[in-house]
Amino acid sequence: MAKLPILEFPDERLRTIATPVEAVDDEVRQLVDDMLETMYDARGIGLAATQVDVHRRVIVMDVSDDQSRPLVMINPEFTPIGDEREPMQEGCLSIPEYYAEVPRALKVHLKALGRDGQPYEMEAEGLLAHCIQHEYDHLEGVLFVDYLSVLKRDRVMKKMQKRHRQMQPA
Ligand code: GNR
Ligand code: NI
Repeated sequence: MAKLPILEFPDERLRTIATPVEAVDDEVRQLVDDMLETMYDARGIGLAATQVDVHRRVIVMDVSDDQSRPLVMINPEFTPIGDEREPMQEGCLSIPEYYAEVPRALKVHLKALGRDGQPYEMEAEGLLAHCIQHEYDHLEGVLFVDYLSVLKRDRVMKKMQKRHRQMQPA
């Protein structure tokens, strides 16, 4: 297992559209395991492969209280159930220390492949449903700040640029 570096906004590589996984082989299983280690280490509840600069359709997640229930979603597809939408405070490991309310579908139906390559389906709501939509967006090169006003997004951009200057003084 290995911990992978996480790309941070406004890195253009976060805008890459991920390609489907053709076969769940040892390489993909290794990626899944490394992503879980990276997510748990960073104390996130989800992580998309895009965030670790691997542009394949792979997501890991764990929304349990004690981080004991890893979920693996390979080639995920979801459809909203009903038109109920709900705003929720979101954060992102690629945009540290910034949180904003994002409205998303309250319930979704998910289809994906598991770590064993077997297809499964599930219904999700609340935090899990939000997280699925947030991670799916990463695979499409979309970040939650894209849903904010230009003014707010510019503010986040400045904050992140300052953070990166402080991390690597010229
Ligand atoms: O850790 C995370 N918390 C979170 C909270 C509300 C909605 C979505 C998320 S996902 C985020 C981890 C992350 O950046 N995943 O891409
Ligand atoms: Ni994120």
